[in-house]
Amino acid sequence: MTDPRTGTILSGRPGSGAHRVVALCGPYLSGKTSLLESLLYATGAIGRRGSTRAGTSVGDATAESRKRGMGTEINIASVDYLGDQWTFLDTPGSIEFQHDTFAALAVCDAAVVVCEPSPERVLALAPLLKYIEDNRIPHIVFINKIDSAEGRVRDMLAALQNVSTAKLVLRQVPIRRNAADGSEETVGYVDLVSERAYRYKSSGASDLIEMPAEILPRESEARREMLETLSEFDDTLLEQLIEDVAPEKSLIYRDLHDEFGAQKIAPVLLGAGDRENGVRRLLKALRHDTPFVTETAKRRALLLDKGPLDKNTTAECFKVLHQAHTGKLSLARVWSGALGEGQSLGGQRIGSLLRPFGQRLEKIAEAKAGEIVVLAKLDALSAGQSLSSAGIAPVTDFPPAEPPVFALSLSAKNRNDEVKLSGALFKLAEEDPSLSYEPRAETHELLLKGQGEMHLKIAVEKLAGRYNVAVETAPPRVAYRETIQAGATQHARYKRQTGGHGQFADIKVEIRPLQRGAGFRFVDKIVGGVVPRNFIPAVEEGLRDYLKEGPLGQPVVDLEVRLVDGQYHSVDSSEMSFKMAARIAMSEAMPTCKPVLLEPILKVTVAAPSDSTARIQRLISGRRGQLLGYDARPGWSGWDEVSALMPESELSDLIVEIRSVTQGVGTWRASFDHLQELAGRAADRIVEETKRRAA
Ligand SMILES: Nc1nc2c(ncn2[C@@H]2O[C@H](COP(=O)(O)OP(=O)(O)OP(=O)(O)O)[C@@H](O)[C@H]2O)c(=O)[nH]1
Ligand SMILES: [Mg+2]
Repeated sequence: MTDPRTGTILSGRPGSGAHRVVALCGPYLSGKTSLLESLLYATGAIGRRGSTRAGTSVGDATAESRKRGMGTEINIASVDYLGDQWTFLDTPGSIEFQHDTFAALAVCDAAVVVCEPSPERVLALAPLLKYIEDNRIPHIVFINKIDSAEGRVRDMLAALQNVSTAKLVLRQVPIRRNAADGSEETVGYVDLVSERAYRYKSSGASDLIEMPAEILPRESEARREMLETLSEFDDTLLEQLIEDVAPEKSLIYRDLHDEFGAQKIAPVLLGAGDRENGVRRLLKALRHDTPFVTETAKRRALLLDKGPLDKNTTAECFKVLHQAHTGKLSLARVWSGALGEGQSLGGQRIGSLLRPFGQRLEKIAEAKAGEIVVLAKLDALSAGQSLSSAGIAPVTDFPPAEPPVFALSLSAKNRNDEVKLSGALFKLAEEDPSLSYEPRAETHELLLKGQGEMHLKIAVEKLAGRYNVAVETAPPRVAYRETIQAGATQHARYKRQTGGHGQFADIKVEIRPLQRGAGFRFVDKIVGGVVPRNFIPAVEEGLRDYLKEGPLGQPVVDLEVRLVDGQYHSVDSSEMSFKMAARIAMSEAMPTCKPVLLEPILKVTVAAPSDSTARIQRLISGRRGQLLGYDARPGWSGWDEVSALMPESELSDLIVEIRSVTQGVGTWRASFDHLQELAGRAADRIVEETKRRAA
């Protein structure tokens, strides 16, 4: 359907030339980029199929992806398929690059969740499926690598249903055969709606074959299950099933379409993306069932204020790239109207418009509703913002940046690079908001924070490779403190006689410990002006100055110093001399006050699937943690949150271990709780290390 006023394609019919967007997502190495390559090949967009292993695919063409053999960023490619335009957003599977995945999901009409055919690995899908379902994104599950499947598809389906709220509807059953080595292999499939059987080929479209007799019992069982699930949402179909009437195929297709769009069901397809098996079936399902741009805009309530038929242009930026030769690139989806080169919109001038295809950018004159386009040098527009005649505004349902779970202390190897470093970090964080940086005054460090070791490693490589800033990294320092366990009374005098007039100050202080969390308290007990009013702030300043680094090399907290007595000289006394006297008093008294190290203890919450809760608890105990308890994770069925008090020094690589016992899906957060005394060998080691660093 076309809007007669604007020519915008509104919705409704495959083959109308509309532009739809599909996100390919799924766990690490499940085969998304290989599938993209096959989708491009099957639709004729590329003439030769590359491979992710050899680094010749359209998707994994960035330097980072080629080097690591993994996706680290969104890859984009558009194709023309049977009269429609399709843009595929291939996303990284690694949880460390999840922000890009969520950003791609935000702007897609439908998602294809690509997974491995093994039930044991289904857990890795949980956070992704939760995000998809929370955002009501219509999605197809594509069980990939069916060539290497060992278990049965129905077991896989049951495992998937455990992490899925939408009802899963299996649309194909595999045709399996004994291979020469005695194992079973999948050689084709039966489509459960059309009841046709196909044999896979090593490349190209599958061959239609006669239905193998031995598959019939399984086929009719699976078909019945499919129809029963659909009938939960359609009374007509339910009646037909009860009365044993064979439903029309058109009714089944309609139900599949409607319940998919309404996110009541998620169809499940089978295939092998690296050899085009099941790829055309997937394309057809997408063609029939993927909602159109106006429906997606409606689902996200994006154009509510203007009404869906508005000819005004609205676009949403979902990702920013910075490239040396092109400057800032804003990747955007046009939700309504059209963007034209040179046009002015909401106070912004649209410069060049580019259409991405892997690493290639092709110049275009106009981008219509539904399209994904790259806007060059539109510096004001960043991810999570929309651009319309009203100007630039935040998009409220855009995925927020994931809170950091891993950090490193970062410094430029060359001091002269510091300005360059902060400029480069700004750009990296704009490209990927789940990466952040922040000076930490307590430990005099610059912290680079993100989603894991690989995430930060790649950021550091980009700093060196793209921005020419060599940096050093180290685990973040712990913000130790120290305090005292005993008091003291100290007299100190500062006196110098150098030619003209000299320096003189004399003070007496009483030092005593305070309770934890009290900080530093200065009390002025001077009577009779033995230390003149105007010099008292200088005494306090001298004390505070000393307390920045106590006898153990750490900032001193939780103590009180009272200024109780003193003397001055009308000519020689000065602020400077009282400041010095205060320092002398402290450096003499403090080592006698039984100084003790304080280590920060954080309240930590680990979120993980319930079957790993016991392992998480062991892990916490093994890192000097004190378990506080556990509870159901709000909004996550089958997940727990374990809370504990843990020393900051045990947390720097906690995420690595949490992931290793949770198939990569567990996470944690923490907040400062209190400082706790630390004595013995551990404390000695820290004091020694601090001294070594200061030397
Ligand atoms: N046997 C088999 N291997 C496959 C299939 N699809 C992909 N692979 C292999 O699985 C590995 C990962 O494939 P990719 O396409 O790079 O996976 P990805 O999901 O894009 O990976 P990330 O982007 O890093 O999450 C590669 O070695 C592929 O050759 C398949 O259908 N069958
Ligand atoms: Mg990939």
